[in-house]
Amino acid sequence: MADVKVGIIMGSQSDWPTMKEAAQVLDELGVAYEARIVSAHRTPDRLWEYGKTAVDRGLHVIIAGAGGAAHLPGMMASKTRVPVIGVPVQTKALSGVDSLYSIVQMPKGFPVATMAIGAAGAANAGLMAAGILAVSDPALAQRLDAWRAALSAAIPQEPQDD
Ligand code: RP5
Repeated sequence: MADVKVGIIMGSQSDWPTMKEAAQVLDELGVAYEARIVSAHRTPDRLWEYGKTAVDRGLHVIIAGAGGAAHLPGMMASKTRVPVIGVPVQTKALSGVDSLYSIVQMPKGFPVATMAIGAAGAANAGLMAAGILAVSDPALAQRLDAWRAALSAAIPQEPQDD
C-alpha cells in the first residue's frame, strides 16, 4: 500500500460529494490519501481513536470536512498535533455559514486552517495539503508547480460569448 500521509475525514456520507473535490485534486497530484467517515457527534470514539493514532500511523495532514454544528475539525485539532485543514460543508438551512463559524473560531493553541465554504474550499484543502507535503518532497513540488501553471494557462485573456 502507498505511503498514506493525508487523511480526509468527514462527518457524514452526505459530505462526500463535497470532500471528493479534495480527493480529486490529490489524485491529480499523485498524493496517496485515505478517506473515512468520522463524526464528532455520531461516532465520537472513532474520532478519538483517529486523532490518537494519527501521528503513529504517519499522517502528515488531516483534511476534515463537516456541516452544520461542524465540530469535527476542531475536535480533531484538539486531539492531534497533525495539522488540520477544515472544510465548511455548505448546508441547506444556513448555506454553510453555520459550518464556517463552527470551524473558524478556534481558541488560541489549537489551530484549524479553515478553507472557504463548499466545493472550492474542499479543492483548496487538497491543494493546501499537497503544498504542505511538497515542502519536503521535491517531486511533488514539481507536480504542484505544473498543476498551478496549467491552471493559469487555461485562463483566457479575453472573455468569450457563450
Ligand atoms: C454533520 O451533519 C455532517 O458533517 C453533515 O454535513 C451534516 C448532515 O449530516 P447527515 O444528516 O446528512 O448525515 O455532522
